[in-house]
Amino acid sequence: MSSHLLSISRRLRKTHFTNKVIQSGVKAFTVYNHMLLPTIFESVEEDYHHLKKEVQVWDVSCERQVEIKGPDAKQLVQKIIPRDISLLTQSKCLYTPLVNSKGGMINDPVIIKLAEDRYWISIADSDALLWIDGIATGLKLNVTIFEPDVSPLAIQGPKSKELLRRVFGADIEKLKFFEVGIFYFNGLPLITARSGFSKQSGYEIYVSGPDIADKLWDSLFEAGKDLNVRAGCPNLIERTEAGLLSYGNDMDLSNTPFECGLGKFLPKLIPNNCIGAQKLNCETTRSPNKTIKSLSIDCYEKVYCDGIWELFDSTNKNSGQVTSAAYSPDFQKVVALGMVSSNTLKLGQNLYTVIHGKRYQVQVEDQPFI
Ligand code: THG
Repeated sequence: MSSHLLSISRRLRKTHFTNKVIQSGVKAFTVYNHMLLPTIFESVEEDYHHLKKEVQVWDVSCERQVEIKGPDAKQLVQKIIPRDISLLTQSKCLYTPLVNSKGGMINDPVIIKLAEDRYWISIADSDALLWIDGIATGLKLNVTIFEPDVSPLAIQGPKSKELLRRVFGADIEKLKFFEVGIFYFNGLPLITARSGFSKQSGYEIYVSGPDIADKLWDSLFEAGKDLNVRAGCPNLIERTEAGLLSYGNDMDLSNTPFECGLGKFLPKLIPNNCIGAQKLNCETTRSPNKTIKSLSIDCYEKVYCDGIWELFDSTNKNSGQVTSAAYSPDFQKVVALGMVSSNTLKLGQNLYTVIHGKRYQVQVEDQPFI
């Protein structure tokens, strides 16, 4: 992972936790939704081992919220998601594609329903607000759409439940995966969900405004001293093992949810009100000619995919691309995600890829590495 310095300006936003993140020894940032997102503290490998064993506090403020509020809010949300909006209750989060009329992936957010007429769309890295606002304008819907000053703070790792029990009290133990609740910190209500961009179990606290950011951060570190709590961030190795998709890396506007393997989250019949319904209900869209798969690469070097790694079959025919890859210390090989041609998958062909001029065997896995 080559790194250079980033110039900070008003255009590249800091977060309410950036000072704490710097004090905690962050070594690298990336840019996500025009905002700083830490990527390395000790090293990607060290951070990985720690995440899988202990508990980390992540500044994921860059998972910006698009708030949709008003009498037509529900109608607008159903326009842009292919999942059934009736699945969205006030006590649950919903992971869903946002799609355009061609069935293309605009984003893959987590949605929270705050009230019958008020939603937070917790977006991945694309300017979804502009597009949502355009839809609302075009359809003359009675809604306001804006980015509230809300900063998700993720608590991830096997000891996350114990840490939050100490800070929020025993009620947190009742929260199940993808449930949302309100928990109190210094008498202030905080919307908290059992969710996050890792498979190590964890929570996300939606922190409003700047006022309690420092205090909450410090309380978590104070309470978690003996749990070996550290500042962390979404980890490339862990999320690639887990098969968690990264918008812009693994997929973009040119892909449909079916190509991304997200068909499993969609209903047999996409709701008619979704603007992508016609395209997404087509048999050809539902059986795509390429799909994202977990891959094993017989490579034992610390490589990261920051360019184009083509996949080839045994006849040297192009069979797709690797989209994310990292050497996994636990699996002792490079684990990856890649877009693989359905023909190749059907034939069960041997694949190879070329990394820095060298050829490596690739195996397609049936499921993520867990
Ligand atoms: N949390 C919140 N907002 C986010 C992310 C997050 N916005 C940006 C980005 N991450 C969106 N992408 C994802 C991708 C996967 C998941 C969540 C957000 C995820 N998927 C689980 C899975 O695929 O196994 C669970 C899905 C389910 O069972 O419904 O958690 O991390 N707030």
